[in-house]
Amino acid sequence: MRLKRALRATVTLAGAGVLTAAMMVSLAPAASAGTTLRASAAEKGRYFGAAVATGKLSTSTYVNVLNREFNSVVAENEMKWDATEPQQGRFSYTGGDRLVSHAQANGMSVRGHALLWHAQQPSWAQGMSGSALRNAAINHVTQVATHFRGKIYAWDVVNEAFADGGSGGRRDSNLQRTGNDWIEAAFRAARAADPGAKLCYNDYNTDGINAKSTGIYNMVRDFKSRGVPIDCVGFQSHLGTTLAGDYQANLQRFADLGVDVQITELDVMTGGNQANIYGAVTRACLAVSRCTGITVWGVRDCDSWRGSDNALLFDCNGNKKSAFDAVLNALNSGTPIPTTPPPNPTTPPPNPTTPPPGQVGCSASVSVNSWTGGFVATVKVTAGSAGTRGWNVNLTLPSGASVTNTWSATASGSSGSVRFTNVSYNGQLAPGQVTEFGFQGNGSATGLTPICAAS
Ligand code: G2I
Repeated sequence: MRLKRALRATVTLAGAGVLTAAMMVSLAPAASAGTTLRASAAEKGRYFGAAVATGKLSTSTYVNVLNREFNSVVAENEMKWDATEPQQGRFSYTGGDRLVSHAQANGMSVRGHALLWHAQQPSWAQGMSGSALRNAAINHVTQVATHFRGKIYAWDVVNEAFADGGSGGRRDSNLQRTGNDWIEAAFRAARAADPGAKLCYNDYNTDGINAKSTGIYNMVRDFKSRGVPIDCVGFQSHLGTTLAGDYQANLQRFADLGVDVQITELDVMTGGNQANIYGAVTRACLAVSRCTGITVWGVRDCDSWRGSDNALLFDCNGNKKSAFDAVLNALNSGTPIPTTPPPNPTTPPPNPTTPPPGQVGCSASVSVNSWTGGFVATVKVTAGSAGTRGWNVNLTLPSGASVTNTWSATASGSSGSVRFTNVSYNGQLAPGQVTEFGFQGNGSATGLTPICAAS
């Protein structure tokens, strides 16, 4: 805002011929604002990113454009399952680490792509099924998200799990055949491994209100209602020569569910309409306050997986195309994200007094999703009439069952009698308030009776 006012002042004063040297100095920082994608997006509270092939970071034309124009990156391939776990249990982070360092050195955030996907699986995983695959997949999520913990703005936890066509249902895949709950198990494992990253579901052909995007919408709504940790939805937006008229309305209906939305892999077929479509997509994102950023899927036309489509914003020599101008103009005229109001200072702090004896308490209930050889348990903790300052839940697992992974609680023990204790952010509950934690295990977990104790 200050910048805009300053720019307006410059124009008026310059027109009147009275711009002094001192004023020019004080306005100097405005020089890059409005001329690069990253500065213009940042002025609107958004990021503007590109998919990067780390092998090209030593190509000067490529890296010059990348560093000048973008303030977010995503690995085009280097953080995928086949790249990060080429052999089971042996992890390789060379490419991903290199991209993270480049980002950190150049003031860029990083999107993580993608923890689980039916494609680009290592060959050892392609040949697996059932609980062996489920366990391997969840372990993959846990290991990779833990490795990059604290460095990723948003993870595509699950990529492209819905079918094309009119069914609105899930795509068949080895992961889907481990049980319909594989997606929520992945989100829970990702949250436990990197609580600071936004967790996204990402897909393509979701560029308007259609059967596929509605199937995803219903899943997100269900996740939000059951407390499955999902924060964002990625719209890949690999586009042809037209843009759905309800592109913005579709983003908005997801945002209205309480998740962020992001344009994650934008590229557009070349032709007369390319610049217009790029501009329209950018305007749509800026018109949706929960649309936090745009990523294009590559830097120059010849970096694109779409080959002769010339689908990106820069030509092969790094020159700006008219599509670039359309995006920049849209960014410069878009709506800034409203700033969050400061917390209300009149709200009284939580009551620090010890609850009177006899009123402490909590109750817990558990629901279990099982598959052959494994399960995911979700435990709901409800505070009693005095609220809680902390809680723990005891569960006795049947013989042969063991806990492999816990989120939103800390487990002591992994078999037999296991005690789950609150973590820092969910111990204090108001009277009647509900929180959830979960765990994954091997074996079978029938007839669990949780016993809750509060402090
Ligand atoms: O297909 C476009 C994108 C659709 N959404 C998910 C994205 O992850 C996907 O990206 C593309 C990459 O742009 C390609 O670069 O995913 C492809 C794989 O499905 C990537 O292609 C692969 C080739 O298939 C491999 O043969 C090659 O070894 O790139 C690899 C690395 O160059």
